[in-house]
Amino acid sequence: MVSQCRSLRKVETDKKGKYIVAFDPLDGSSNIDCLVSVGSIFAIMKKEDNTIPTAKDALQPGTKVVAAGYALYGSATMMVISVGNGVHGFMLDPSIGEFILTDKNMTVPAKGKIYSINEGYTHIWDKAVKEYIDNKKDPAKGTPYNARYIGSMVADVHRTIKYGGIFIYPATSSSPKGKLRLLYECIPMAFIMTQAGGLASNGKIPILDIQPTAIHERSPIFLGSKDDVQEVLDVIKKYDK
Ligand code: P6P
Repeated sequence: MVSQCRSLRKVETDKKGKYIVAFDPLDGSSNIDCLVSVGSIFAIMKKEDNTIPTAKDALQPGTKVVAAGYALYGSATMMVISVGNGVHGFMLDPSIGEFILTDKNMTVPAKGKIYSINEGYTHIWDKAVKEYIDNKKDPAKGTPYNARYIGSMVADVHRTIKYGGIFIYPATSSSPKGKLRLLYECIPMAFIMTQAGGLASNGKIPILDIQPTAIHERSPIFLGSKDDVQEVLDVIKKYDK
């Protein structure tokens, strides 16, 4: 297992299986003291051979993910999981201590009305992100989007799947690779969002196509409704010319 807390946790040999788990046990933990929702994120990949596992086994692109999901600890506890055949949500019923299938085949709306980004970094965004967000706030035509940012990725992504719109954690001049971790934040959430009919990109290529080179590697991420993500990718392309 590869976890945010440590680089690699090896399972005892007699309990060793055929899979590698990339795991963020408590994402958004800086929000705990103020009771904001936090969550756990995981992605599961097949171990390609039966050699002794090393950190290298975890460096697989998201196209190799066989299952991914998150648990959201909010006003209720929910597990959202995909094994590559759609996305399904299971709500914890504390009265029986079981997770109940409450959200079968979760699909993200093709277009939303919410943008989600930390605007405290506006001064260090690149021109494309600045133009895109300005356009969401004050569009030439149509109504402005709502701004929603929780600062806890699991909660922001869950809202994006339920309501549509876009979640962005971009590269900035001070963090050229963004902040979020590729292996145990971006790839699992990209797998889920893609399975839910949305898009997830680093601004250039799909997150799932990125070949990780280091366990704690970071990546920019543009994730959510396919029309909203495509719109920001078109703006990025305009500036890349
Ligand atoms: P910022 C929480 O610390 C986290 O890793 C994600 O859950 C969240 O999306 C992001 O960082 C928030 O970062 O820089 O906006 O506070």
